[in-house]
Amino acid sequence: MIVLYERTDCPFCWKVRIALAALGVPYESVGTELGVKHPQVLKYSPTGTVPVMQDGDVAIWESGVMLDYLERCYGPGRLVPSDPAYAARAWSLHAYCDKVIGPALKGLVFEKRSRPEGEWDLDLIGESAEKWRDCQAWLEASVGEWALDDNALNVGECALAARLGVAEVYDAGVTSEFPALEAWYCRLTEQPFWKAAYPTSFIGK
Ligand SMILES: N[C@@H](CCC(=O)N[C@@H](CS)C(=O)NCC(=O)O)C(=O)O
Repeated sequence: MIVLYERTDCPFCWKVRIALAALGVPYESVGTELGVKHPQVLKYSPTGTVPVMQDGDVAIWESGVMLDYLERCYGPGRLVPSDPAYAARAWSLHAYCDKVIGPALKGLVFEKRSRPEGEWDLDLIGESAEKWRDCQAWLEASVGEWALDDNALNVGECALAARLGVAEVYDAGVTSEFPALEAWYCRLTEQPFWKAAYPTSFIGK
């Protein structure tokens, strides 16, 4: 069985759990703590980051590679559309989530996560919220290019779902200012895989 070394609130880990749940692949989750490196993570990840996924002899330390592997082994054509142009759009959305949305949300999430409310740096949070708003405008304008099919979830959507989920927990969820994006997120959160992959550390927040 697949073993996933992860922190449940990490968006890279959440993305992989969403893919696993959407494909219906069973796995064992091994939780790691913030700042504490699990021996298997140190063994397999040259960056020391989570997630790390082990499937028999195969160990993978980069979340995008995990999605590619899962697609090839457990769901050909399900996470990556067969049409090359659509596949490129799905992977581009995946890159946008990791390279643009992640850094945009970082200030807001890290500040709120690491300090009591009275000590928050509101300027930092405001700057981060502004960048996040720009991302949502970009997503709103491009939703028709990457939301390919109501019944299928592509690699980019797995990554985006986790990012929107994190934003929501830190009171920066998508609003009706971006109706197409909001509708996409609402549809997504009604799917069984959403509940199955939801971070245990966020339940009740
Ligand atoms: N590019 C990596 C990024 C993974 C990453 O940055 N993970 C963070 C958690 S969100 C991490 O492990 N940070 C170090 C730590 O928590 O000790 C991937 O996609 O897997």
